[in-house]
Amino acid sequence: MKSVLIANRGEIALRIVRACHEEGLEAVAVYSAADRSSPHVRAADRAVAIGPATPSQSYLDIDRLVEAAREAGADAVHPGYGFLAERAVFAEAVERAGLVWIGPPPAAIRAMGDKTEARRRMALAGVPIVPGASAPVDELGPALGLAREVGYPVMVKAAAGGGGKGMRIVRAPEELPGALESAASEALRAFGDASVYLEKFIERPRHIEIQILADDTRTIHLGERECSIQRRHQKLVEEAPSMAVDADLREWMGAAAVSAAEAVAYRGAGTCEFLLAPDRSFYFLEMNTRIQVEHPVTELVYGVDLVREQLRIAAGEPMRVSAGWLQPRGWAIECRITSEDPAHGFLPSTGRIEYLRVPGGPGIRWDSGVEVGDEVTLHYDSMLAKLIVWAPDRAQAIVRMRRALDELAVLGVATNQAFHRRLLADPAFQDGDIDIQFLDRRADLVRPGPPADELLQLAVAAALAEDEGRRMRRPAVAAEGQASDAWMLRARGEGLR
Ligand code: MV4
Repeated sequence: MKSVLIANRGEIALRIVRACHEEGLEAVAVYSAADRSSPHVRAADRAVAIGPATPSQSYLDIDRLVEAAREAGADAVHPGYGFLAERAVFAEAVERAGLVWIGPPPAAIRAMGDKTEARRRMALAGVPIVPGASAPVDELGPALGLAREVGYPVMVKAAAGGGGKGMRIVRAPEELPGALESAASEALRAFGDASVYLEKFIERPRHIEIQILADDTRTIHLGERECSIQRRHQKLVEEAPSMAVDADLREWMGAAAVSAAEAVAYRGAGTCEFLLAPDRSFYFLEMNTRIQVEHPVTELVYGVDLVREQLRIAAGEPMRVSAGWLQPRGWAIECRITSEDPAHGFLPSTGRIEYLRVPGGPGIRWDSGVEVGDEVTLHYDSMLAKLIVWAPDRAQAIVRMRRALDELAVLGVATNQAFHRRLLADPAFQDGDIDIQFLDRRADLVRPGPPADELLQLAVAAALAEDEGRRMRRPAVAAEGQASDAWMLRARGEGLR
């Protein structure tokens, strides 16, 4: 393996270019018409134009991507996340073309992609799953029986599901018929498959995921990430480790995730998602068969470069992670900086990045795919960058993230920066008192701050007040050499400091 085509864009494409260079590999970028001069293209050793801005005609065009790899003489393909990363047919097309697929075997992608099949296989492998059905329910009678068995509240879920579509909470038997019907019709619309199944509804869980790494001889876990801070299934802040997970629970959940991966003959980097209930019981939800957006927090507390390990494992080399006991060190937090306008219900905001001040200093990592002058469009995801910090403990990581958020300045597009500052300043967040519904309950954190014109008036008022205060402290100019009075020298020192 000498040359890697990166079938992606933005921050993750740039992240992979950097890993390739550190592994001594050539990086081949691909770009749509909207990304001609993007940072990931400029950082790569070669770049291939693959089509118009529309994803279906560029970053999602399997034939075009395989052809681009041939054109550039690449011998491997890294899919990043999103786009084609979890499409078994893409992995197969890459391998059919004689290229190395930098990801898990297509069969593992397929097995984990079907939710009810994944449930059956996990149950067989001894991985805890939420009590409920392991096959679709299509009649009311059996559904009522099953719901009674697992106990209300129950959840109706789409078998083909994901992203929360086709999900309904049912708190009493009389709600079940309507929920089955509406979930099925939503599932049919979203996935072209109306089958639904039933699970016990877990109240107030945290969303905890376990990072997995597997080479040809070993499958290991790299602890958990806490991903409960989300809104409408979009994660906004992640951390590692989790306040809710101690060393024992980490080994239990880690062992379950390793079993899950082994059950599908997994290779490379992957993530098992769990719900963690307040009573510390945990349940496998699904496995993400790709590198994830939030992988940096794991890298910082385990001292492992996950993307470099992906490259090594795909090349048939052993992973470079010690075989001994692995432990997280310190604390890492990631804030996703998105071009979403809090003043307009967090709708994506577009425009040119007119000014960008990137935070720096000890313990700060900035993973971004945009630079000053870049145009933010509606063609792609609204995530502009990931601001990641490391510190020796959680309290210091929060202080450091608040300092970094204070340094950050983005002009030209609206961002969610102010939301992050409110969240990191919040006592409940600081206490780690969170679950997946935290932001639903905290409209005060999500609500937009003061409008721009009001903000300008506040800034002017603050500047005037500051100036007034400084004038008061400044000693009167000593007109005729009386400044030798000790109090006046003292006052001058204070005032001029
Ligand atoms: C659940 C659940 C509670 N109980 N299943 C949402 C997306 C899908 N992948 C699984 N999801 C959930 N399944 C049971 N039995 C709550 C959720 C859920 C959720 C899970 C993870 C992260 C965010 C979430 C937000 C709302 C609901």
